[in-house]
Order: sequence, then C-alpha cells, then structure tokens
Amino acid sequence: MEQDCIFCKIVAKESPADIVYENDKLVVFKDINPEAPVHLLVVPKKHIRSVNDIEPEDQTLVGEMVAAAKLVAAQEGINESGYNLLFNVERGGGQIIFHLHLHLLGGWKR
Ligand code: DGP
Repeated sequence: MEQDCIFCKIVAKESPADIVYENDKLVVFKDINPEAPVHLLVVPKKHIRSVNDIEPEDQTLVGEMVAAAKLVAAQEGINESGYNLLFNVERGGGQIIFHLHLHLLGGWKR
C-alpha cells in the first residue's frame, strides 16, 4: 500500500467506493466523476503508478484487468452494445490518479 494513494485506500476499504466487482487481484468501482452512463474503474490491488511502470511480472495482472472489464461489462448489460477501455498514461495522457486503472465506459444509446 502506497501512502496517500486514494485507490490504495479504496482497495483497503479505508475510503468508500461503490464496488461492483472484487476478486483477490483487483477491484472494480464506479468513477466518482462519470463521463458515460456506465463509467467504472478496474483497479489492481497492487500499487503500480502507471502503464509505464508495468513490469514483466505484472503482465498476467494486466490481462486479468481486461478479463474483469469484460466480465463486468456483461454484468452491467453493456457487452453487446459495446464499450471503451482506456488507460490514461501520465499527466500528458490525462492521468490524475497515479495508481494504475483501466476505465470502462459505455451505456450510451447509439
Ligand atoms: P485518470 O484521469 O485516468 O487518472 O482518472 C482518474 C479517475 O478517477 C477520474 O475519472 C475520477 C476518478 N476518481 C478520482 N478520485 C476518486 C475517488 O476517490 N473515488 C472514485 N470512485 N473515483 C475517483
């Protein structure tokens, strides 16, 4: 756990979040500032700063993040209509929380 990391605090249940899925490696919770009808964040329990900090030993974990996104998209009923998966990487890429997370956005009527 990283000191002063809000996502580490959510993982540790020290800060509240609307968690929709959890397993031993990751949690998925609602984004506090949604930019889509369904906007969830897939967050590994391990603190990794950004995509730039993914090490070879984390690659299975990253695959599990995508698999969890797929599972939760089905759970939310947006898998057939479709959705976006997005990593913002570092400040120039729009990252504001420096704990790796995968955005799952969908639910638009298109
Ligand atoms: P990014 O720009 O990729 O670092 O996105 C961070 C997202 O995290 C942003 O959409 C807002 C969300 N967020 C920030 N703080 C909190 C929080 O305390 N709780 C929840 N649920 N979401 C948060």
